[in-house]
Formats: sequence, C-alpha cells, structure tokens
Amino acid sequence: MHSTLVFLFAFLAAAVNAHFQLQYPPPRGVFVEDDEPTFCDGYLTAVSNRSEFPLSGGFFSLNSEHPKWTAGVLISTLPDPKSFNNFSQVNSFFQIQGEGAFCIPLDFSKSNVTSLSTGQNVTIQIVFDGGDGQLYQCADLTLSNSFTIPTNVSCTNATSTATSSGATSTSTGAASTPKPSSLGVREYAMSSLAIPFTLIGAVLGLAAL
Ligand SMILES: *[C@@H]1O[C@H](CO)[C@@H](O)[C@H](O)[C@H]1NC(C)=O
Ligand SMILES: *[C@@H]1O[C@H](CO)[C@@H](O)[C@H](O)[C@H]1NC(C)=O
Ligand SMILES: *[C@@H]1O[C@H](CO)[C@@H](O)[C@H](O)[C@H]1NC(C)=O
Ligand SMILES: *[C@@H]1O[C@H](CO)[C@@H](O)[C@H](O)[C@H]1NC(C)=O
Ligand SMILES: *[C@@H]1O[C@H](CO)[C@@H](O)[C@H](O)[C@H]1NC(C)=O
Ligand SMILES: *[C@@H]1O[C@H](CO)[C@@H](O)[C@H](O)[C@H]1NC(C)=O
Ligand SMILES: [Cu+2]
Repeated sequence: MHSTLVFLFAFLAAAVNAHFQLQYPPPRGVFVEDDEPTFCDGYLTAVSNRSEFPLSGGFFSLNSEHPKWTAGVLISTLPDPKSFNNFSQVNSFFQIQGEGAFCIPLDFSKSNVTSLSTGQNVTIQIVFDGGDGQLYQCADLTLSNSFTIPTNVSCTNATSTATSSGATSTSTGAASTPKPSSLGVREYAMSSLAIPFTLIGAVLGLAAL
C-alpha cells in the first residue's frame, strides 16, 4: 500500500509540474505554472510594449515539458481581448513528439486568417495540450510586412521525430473541423475539466486504500 501511495503522489506531481513555456514571441509576462490552464496564463490585459512580428515567414518557439503534445495558435484583432470568444484559430492544430525546444512556422499570410495588415495590433494565444488539459500563453504583437525575426532568436527542434505539422488535434478531438471564424475553443476549454476529475479520482483512490 505504501508504494501505491508513493506512486500516486509521484503521478500527481508529474501531472501538475509538466507544462510548456512560450519562448518567442515573448509572452505577456513570466510563466506562471499554476495559471497556465487559464486564459493567457492568467495575464488578462494586453501589454503596451508589443513585439513586432512578421506578416509572413514568422515562427513561434516553445519549450515542451511533455513528451507528446498537440498545439495550435489562436489570434484576436481586438486591442485587449478578454475572452476565448474573441479569438479565432489560425491554422490546424498539430501534434509533435518530444520534450524541449520546438520552433513552429507561423506565417499569417498563408493562414486562414484574412485581412491582417501591416501595423495592425493582434494578440496570439498558444494552445498546448500535453495530456494534462489545455494550457495557454499569450503574446501581444504588432504585425509588420518589413520586420524579420532577428537571427539571434533561437529556432531549433529538440527532436527530429516531430511529425504531422498541420494535422488536426487527436488528443482533444475538438480541432478536427477547424472553423477559422467560429472556432471550438469552448470545447478545448471543456477538457481542462479532466484535471479536477483526475484529482478527484486520485483522492477517491487514496480514500479506498
Ligand atoms: C498598437 O498598440 C500600441 C501599444 O498598445 C499603441 O500605442 C498603438 O497606438 C496601437 N496601434 C494601433 C494601430 O492600434
Ligand atoms: C515589456 O516590458 C516588460 C517590463 O519592462 C519586459 O519585462 C518585457 O520584456 C517587455 N516585452 C517586450 C516584448 O519588449
Ligand atoms: C469578445 O468576447 C466577449 C465575451 O464573450 C463578447 O461579449 C464580445 O462581443 C466579444 N467581442 C468581439 C468584438 O468579438
Ligand atoms: C483552412 O481552412 C480549411 C477549411 O477548414 C482547411 O481545410 C485548411 O487546411 C486550412 N488551412 C490551413 C493552412 O490550416
Ligand atoms: C538580438 O539582436 C538584437 C539586435 O538585432 C538585439 O536587440 C537583441 O538584444 C538580441 N537578443 C539576444 C537574445 O541576444
Ligand atoms: C520543427 O518541427 C516542426 C514540426 O515538424 C516543423 O514544422 C518545423 O519546421 C521544425 N523546425 C525546425 C527549425 O526544424
Ligand atoms: Cu503540463
């Protein structure tokens, strides 16, 4: 029984400790692990010092602490979006295997989001699911058709086993029919319920011992 308890606690610790960190473009604020399951990692207001970001040929990079994950990008053109309803999906979600740094193309000019223009302020929200529910980080941007991401910004992949860029989400199922203008973010948000249910299940399991 003791080893069962140790296993359960180890499982719970692993489940809440492993998330992701957006590296580029810079997120709204320093990563707050406990808030990552919530809108914009808990940063509810757009920053005033936005990052320039290219309309075409851009990328975003992140550090994954999960070995297998699904991610995608949402965008809002509001100056200070407050709700998932204010975002739409940029491209299909994709699934990657591997922990560590990953760099994913983010080319708005080739996306399903139309009528973005140079000088426009937007907010992107990265949605990431590594198996412990949807996680979110936001970056506030000013789009530019003349800006190029500096070459000193790291853009590498930790593994070459990364697969199926452009594939739809398989772990959530919610992204299987991407609708750029009326996305299913509510559905994504729903599965964050998996965390409380997992915790409740573990507590019941402990009680049963
Ligand atoms: C974009 O955001 C910046 C910083 O918040 C602001 O100064 C600027 O006026 C905004 N530009 C547009 C076109 O809204
Ligand atoms: C914006 O300002 C904050 C506070 O000074 C800083 O930590 C952050 O790096 C800046 N972000 C950008 C994109 O320059
Ligand atoms: C932003 O989201 C809020 C909350 O759902 C909604 O009331 C509002 O109409 C949205 N604004 C726009 C411009 O979509
Ligand atoms: C744009 O949307 C269509 C229809 O939903 C989809 O088939 C296509 O893959 C999308 N394009 C990208 C780049 O995600
Ligand atoms: C990258 O280079 C730019 C100038 O092109 C500089 O402002 C920035 O501080 C550099 N960043 C790093 C992380 O070295
Ligand atoms: C990293 O992997 C993704 C997914 O396969 C791919 O789209 C991207 O181009 C790769 N980036 C680099 C720098 O190799
Ligand atoms: Cu996690």
